Amino acid sequence: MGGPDRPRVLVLNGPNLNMLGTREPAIYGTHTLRDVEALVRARAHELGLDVDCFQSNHEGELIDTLHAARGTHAGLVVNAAGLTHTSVVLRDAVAASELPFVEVHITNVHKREPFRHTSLLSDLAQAVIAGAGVRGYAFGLEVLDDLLGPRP
Ligand code: DHK
Repeated sequence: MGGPDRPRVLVLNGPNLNMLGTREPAIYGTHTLRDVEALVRARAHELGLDVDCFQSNHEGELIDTLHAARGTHAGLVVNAAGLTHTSVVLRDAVAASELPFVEVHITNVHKREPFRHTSLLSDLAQAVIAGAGVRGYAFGLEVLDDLLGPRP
């Protein structure tokens, strides 16, 4: 939804992503969450999208935010972090939002430990982007932009 000609999208980041930049930089890189959100806002602006960014380490907060997005947002970019691989309730909340979404992982989860190869979100996602680093969030916005179609 959002303004009549600027759809509003939500970029959701899950547990531990607040630690980006200092957390295992050899794996996740040196960009901070603040950098990610700045990149997201810049790309959204270029695409003509309004954007909200939300990060939480608490599953219930992520679920509440997804419930609230239904009816207020037009699509989602979701990096559910470790919850991707484990959380039925987060999957259910994404489904309940009835919003198109792009699943993003900074790393190529398929090159990593076997438990990261499973996603409880992928079969619901419009697209899955893994291993593109933090640019994956911008690519996710581009996928949503294409999906939402031309604006007046
Ligand atoms: C981030 C995490 O925190 C991990 O738990 C996932 C994902 C991978 C990422 O690559 O962005 O397994």
